[in-house]
Amino acid sequence: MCSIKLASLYSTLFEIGVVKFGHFTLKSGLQAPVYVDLRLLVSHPDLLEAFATEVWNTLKRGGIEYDIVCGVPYAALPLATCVSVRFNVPMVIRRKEAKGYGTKKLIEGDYKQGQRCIIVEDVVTSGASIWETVELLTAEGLTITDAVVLMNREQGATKNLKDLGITLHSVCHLTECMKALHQLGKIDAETVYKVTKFLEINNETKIPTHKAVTSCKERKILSFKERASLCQHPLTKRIFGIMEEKKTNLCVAADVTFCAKLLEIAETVGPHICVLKIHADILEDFNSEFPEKLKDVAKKHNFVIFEDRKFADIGHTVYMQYTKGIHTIVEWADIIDCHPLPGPGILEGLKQAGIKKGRGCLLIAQMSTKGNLVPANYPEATAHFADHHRDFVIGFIGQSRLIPDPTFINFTPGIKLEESSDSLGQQYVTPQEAIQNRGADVIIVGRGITDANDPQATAAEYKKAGFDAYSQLL
Ligand code: S5P
Repeated sequence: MCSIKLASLYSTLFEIGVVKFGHFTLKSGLQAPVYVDLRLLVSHPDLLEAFATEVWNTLKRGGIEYDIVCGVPYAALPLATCVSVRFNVPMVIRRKEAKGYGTKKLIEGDYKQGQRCIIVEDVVTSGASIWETVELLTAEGLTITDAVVLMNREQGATKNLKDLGITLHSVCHLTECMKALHQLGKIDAETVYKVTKFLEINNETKIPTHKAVTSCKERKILSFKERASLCQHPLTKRIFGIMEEKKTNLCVAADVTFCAKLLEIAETVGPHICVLKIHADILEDFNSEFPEKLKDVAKKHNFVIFEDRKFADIGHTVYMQYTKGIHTIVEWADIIDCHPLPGPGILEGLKQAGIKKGRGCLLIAQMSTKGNLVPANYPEATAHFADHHRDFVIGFIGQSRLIPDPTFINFTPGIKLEESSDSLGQQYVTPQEAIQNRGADVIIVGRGITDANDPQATAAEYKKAGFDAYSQLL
């Protein structure tokens, strides 16, 4: 039986449409007879404040000690802010992705290593979003043992998080809310029955495996070997296998304009790399024999070939760009990449040609250049896209890890041994920063190696820097 105060809050939630009954399709695709939309609270500041007080009381009752609060982005940010302001607790904001410019931080606000942070969430089903936030903040050195949620849908989050070492405190439970609404005559017995049955059947929602695998500094990360064993896509398996065997996470970008020079670079850096990235369309003397020669070098030194074509057109056009013209890319490039911007059609077009040849595609989620126009929610949408095309998408190109799924490979360009930039907007970070702080698996290095006096020795140097940075995380 809930308190009179909570019963009246439930009643208000129902009246303003936060808790709805009917037929709904949840984010997971599941059909549900109940929906909770706490985003609406921002339109009712008095209610937001009342719930912030309930969050505070719940934590106080639990005897939880903490130094700072952090809301799960974005829906829980107003609630966390309200707790912070109302009760004078410092707050940090978790970014969903690192900024592509400036400080490139993933967390905004002042905090110190070892501080205790409480995670605030608006509504939980499996607890996956809380867990993602825990992983990220832990990687930044914060200590997290508890989280608090406004509305627990009672579909598995408490157990899932407990198994991962996090205690979840709930201000409200969905069944309690529903019973209160029934007692107040707001909903009928049939609705109560339907929701109760739904919750009984769906009370063990799991955190999707790709979200449950840890990937950050303070926790053990999976080795390339372990990741190879988890992969379904043969090309991803092969790349992780090469990385493990050759002890390298280096991809050289051989941006030169003649075939002979490119083949020379491939031969020189071959022993040190897992992937060779090229731009076939800048080769002035590209000819039909070149791909065969390149494939021979790739076979000799055991690396894969990545044509950085950055497809960005409609499905029909990219299919032709991939298979026709003088480059016939699909015949020789193990990996290609594309901008997900045009929507699913681009992958459908590329897949038509690529899948039967065992090829793989990287999605460009973020760019390394200053002032790029990639919107904040683009990486998230890209990750979603990848999830639906696992038969062809093998990973991402970006500046931070989008999802901690161990079966996707994260490539990061814009790498040099010293942080710097070029005169055309390219921005460089070090191998250590990319791998240890941003979750890169493979570093892409171009001019840092190709313009060096001794490209072979320099490639060996980058290889060591990259692999050491990865090894320190294990
Ligand atoms: O965001 C990006 C994506 C890519 S693929 N930024 C990039 O620089 N790249 C590519 O990485 C770019 O096309 C080039 O081939 C390489 C970086 O080369 P560097 O000489 O600046 O290291």
